[in-house]
Amino acid sequence: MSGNFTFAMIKPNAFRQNYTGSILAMICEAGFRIQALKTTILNKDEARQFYAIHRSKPFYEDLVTFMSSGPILVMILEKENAVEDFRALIGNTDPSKAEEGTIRKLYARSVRANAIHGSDSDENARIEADFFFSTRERFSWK
Ligand code: IDP
Ligand code: MG
Repeated sequence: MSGNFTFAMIKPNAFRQNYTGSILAMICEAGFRIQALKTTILNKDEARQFYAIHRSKPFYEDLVTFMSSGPILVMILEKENAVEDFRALIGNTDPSKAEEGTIRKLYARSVRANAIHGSDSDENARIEADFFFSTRERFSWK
């Protein structure tokens, strides 16, 4: 059982293809409440910092280039068991392995351009939310 908040990000491929509205509808229909939301853009250094945990992976620089290639939409979502339930809603990292009806199955273009990010732990949700949002941009999760 995870906590009540998670952090999510609609990635540049999905934003560019105008899937934002459909993805937000899926998120809300799954019972998540949007607590903070904005569009922004990562520069390369910010993308490197956000994905620092993957810095030794062969896909790191391509991921950084992709993640800084255009606008993204970032949000804090509230729901009981938020982290786990959101990871289930987005599906496997690789869209060819993602379950039917998941956001990545529907909207990912490739393993890299996989439409959406969801935090993998309560601790990382907090770190990632802090990366993008000031306290005054939030409602209940200060
Ligand atoms: P996750 O987003 O499902 O937690 P991670 O393994 O943490 O997956 O990887 C972070 C992001 O890096 C993925 O969402 C995807 O955009 C990218 N990525 C992961 N594995 C690969 C790969 O093998 N090739 C290209 N990009 C990858
Ligand atoms: Mg991850």
